[in-house]
Amino acid sequence: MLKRSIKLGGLLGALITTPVLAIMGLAATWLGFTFVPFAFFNWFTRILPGPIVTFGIDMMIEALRFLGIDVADAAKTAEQVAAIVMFLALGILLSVILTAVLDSLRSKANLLAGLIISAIVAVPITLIVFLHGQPSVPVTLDLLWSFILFIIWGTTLALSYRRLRTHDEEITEQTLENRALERIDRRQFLITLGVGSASITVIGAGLAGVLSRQERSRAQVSKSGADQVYQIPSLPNVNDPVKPAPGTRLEYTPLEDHYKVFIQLESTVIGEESWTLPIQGLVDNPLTLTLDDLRNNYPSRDQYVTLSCISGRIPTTLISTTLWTGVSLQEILAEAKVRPEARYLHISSGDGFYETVDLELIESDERIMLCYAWDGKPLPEDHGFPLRIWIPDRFGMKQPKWITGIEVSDEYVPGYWVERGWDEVARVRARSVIDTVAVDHIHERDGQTLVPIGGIAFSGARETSRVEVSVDGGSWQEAQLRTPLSETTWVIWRYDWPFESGAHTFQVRCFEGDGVPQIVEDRSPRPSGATGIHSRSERFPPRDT
Ligand SMILES: Nc1nc2c(c(=O)[nH]1)N[C@H]1C(S)=C(S)[C@@H](COP(=O)(O)O)O[C@H]1N2
Ligand SMILES: [Mo]
Repeated sequence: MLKRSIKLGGLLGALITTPVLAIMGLAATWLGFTFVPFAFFNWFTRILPGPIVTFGIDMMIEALRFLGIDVADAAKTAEQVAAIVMFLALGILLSVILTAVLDSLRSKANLLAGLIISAIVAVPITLIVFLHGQPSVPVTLDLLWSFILFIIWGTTLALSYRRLRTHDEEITEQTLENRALERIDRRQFLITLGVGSASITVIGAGLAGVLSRQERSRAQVSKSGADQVYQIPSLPNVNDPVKPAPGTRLEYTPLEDHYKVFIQLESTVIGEESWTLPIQGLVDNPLTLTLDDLRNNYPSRDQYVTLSCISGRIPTTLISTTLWTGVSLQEILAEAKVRPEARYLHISSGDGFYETVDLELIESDERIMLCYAWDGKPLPEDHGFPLRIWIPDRFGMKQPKWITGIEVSDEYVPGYWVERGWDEVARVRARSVIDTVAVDHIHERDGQTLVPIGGIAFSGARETSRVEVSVDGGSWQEAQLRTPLSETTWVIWRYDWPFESGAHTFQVRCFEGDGVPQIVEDRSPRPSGATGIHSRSERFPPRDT
């Protein structure tokens, strides 16, 4: 008996939660309501203890790597799918509980019981939407919508269950024919419910899919169009004689290809009109700056920057280079008149992210900047519009995007990822990567047959002084270095290898400016960033030709 009602509760949960998901998806893409599963996931990952979150991310990355999927591209999608699956599972679980409660009530007040129970579900959901939603409709409307939707979810569930479930005492009174008739009736009701559920799901999800595609192309048009454009210098090393080996990644990353990492399931959206930057705490002159203040009232700085994520493995895709434009933080803090007892900046972000920056570090490096433009254009939404910080020589995790406030303080508070077990300083670790062994560009020089091998090396702000290549464990040969875009970007290296056919293993290592070699020991990204030699095996000609 119990097993049967669990089955029925679960089935109804799936049939009713799925169309609700589709309707929410449609309302989110079309009208800008919060998509509750995402808000729920954001809330859930925030309250989970750090080690569990990092473990979950590790498992997901392992699974993607196992499937041969590019982690940088797929991680967000995988998380979003996980959020939806989790929500569906929760819907089914709640439905089983709800039907069990209905069973135990045995009252005839179906509608009332349904209403009360669904309100118990709808209240916490609405609260989570309030805390973690990102609606573009008024918040009250967003909350009302989620609340009503889950009341409908619960009452539909309760009424359907009552319609399908016959109680033992009723059955004993019935004749065999009646019972048979009732079974047919129940089956028909289930079929109707199934068809209805499938239709709403397909139509809702389909429309949401079409609309989100339209939305994306519209966003692209508006971004490249009317927005403010800054002067971009042409790349400073265009005339460098060292040309990248064919197949090396682009030295200057196209904006749309820059890697992305953020804690929420979706990018954070901040409107320029409503945004100001308060700088307060231990200052004599608290400031509230607008984006125009930052653009117009302070000298602007341009810097070619390679940004990399601490969680990338070797060779990582979570590294990119573009031109950053902004204002030296020293200028702004001078105007705010930081008090002598101050030690740290607490930076907070629109997505709930936060980091602490040591004032001594800022005093020692005028390049540290509040940055409002990338590649000569206002920061893209995904990359922190309207404002992010740049700190040379640090991994991305120390550098908040979507900055909404700066508090000057004498107290140390660990940042978001530091609190979750990552390195407190997160200084970039020198690393080098082979991008290509360009056997299709084989050429003759001085009687030698050469194949260009190439890639990148990055040593944070310590500059890469030397890159070496070893083939099949042989002696390390010096590669040529192209002049980097700046002292804070990666460097493109190239080694023309005297070709030999057969199977070979290529390895690369680099040295920092002062001659310190990169760490060759294999270490995983946590807690301080991956280390180790990148090695790559090729066979010429390939086995299958
Ligand atoms: N507000 C905010 N800032 C953030 C993050 C974030 O999730 N939220 N992620 C950090 C991490 S871990 C990295 S690697 C970089 C990535 O910046 P990008 O997405 O512009 O490449 O942003 C950093 N700043
Ligand atoms: Mo990161």
